Amino acid sequence: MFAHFSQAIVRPPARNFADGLTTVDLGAPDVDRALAQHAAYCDALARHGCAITTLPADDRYPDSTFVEDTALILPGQGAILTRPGAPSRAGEVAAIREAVMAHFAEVAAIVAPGTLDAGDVCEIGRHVLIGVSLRTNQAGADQLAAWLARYGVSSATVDIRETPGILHLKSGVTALDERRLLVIDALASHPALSGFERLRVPAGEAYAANCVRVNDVVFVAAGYPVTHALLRAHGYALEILNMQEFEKMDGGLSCLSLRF
Ligand code: CIR
Repeated sequence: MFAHFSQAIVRPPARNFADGLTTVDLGAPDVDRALAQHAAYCDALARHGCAITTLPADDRYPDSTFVEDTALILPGQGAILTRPGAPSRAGEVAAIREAVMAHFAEVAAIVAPGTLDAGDVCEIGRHVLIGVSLRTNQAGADQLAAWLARYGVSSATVDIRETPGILHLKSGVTALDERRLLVIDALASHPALSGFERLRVPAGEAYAANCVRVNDVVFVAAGYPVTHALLRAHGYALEILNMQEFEKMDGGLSCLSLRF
């Protein structure tokens, strides 16, 4: 089954969540509301079959709730720790390393001069799109591609450095199943995506492009009714989640968990 997950690692936002990095101008997040939205997200993961490991909030790293960026896991196969492109996030990896090592005996790592945020990594079955971004450099992408190849997983890079409005590749692309992507207009014609069916996120709903397929449902942000209708028309059951406080910090649904 595509996106078959039984485990998820999460970390609630710390009290100083508003001190994290952001490029959007949507105002400061409210931490209590963010905690409530995070709790609802965890509840949805649990209802859809994931056993949750919750790491303690860590105010040394205000962006540490975005655990997805710090590791990539091939369920049942292997795990690799990333080397986040933002220096303020580098220290987040240590706690994730411990959590991941509870499940995988051997854990690889991206090393200097490579940088990689796993928000730039979009898995579509046995193929992976790797975004080269302001966070992920070519060296990081090359190291990941070599690691994936050891598991027989192919990959292609997508340079998003000139694509406005997205921090990470997955801010603009979601794999809905093995052949189908949900994608923003700006990426829909990229050659690396041409072998896949592409559903375009409607105008004005670009934030909704960051969904997560979890077992039998698609997690999608609340407030994007045209995207919801599009997904339902293609047969997907939806779990609609409030993400407003995370959106203020450039975060999407996928960033809040490491799934495997
Ligand atoms: C950052 O700028 O690193 C965080 N404020 C947001 C990270 C979001 N992660 C993701 O899209 N995978």
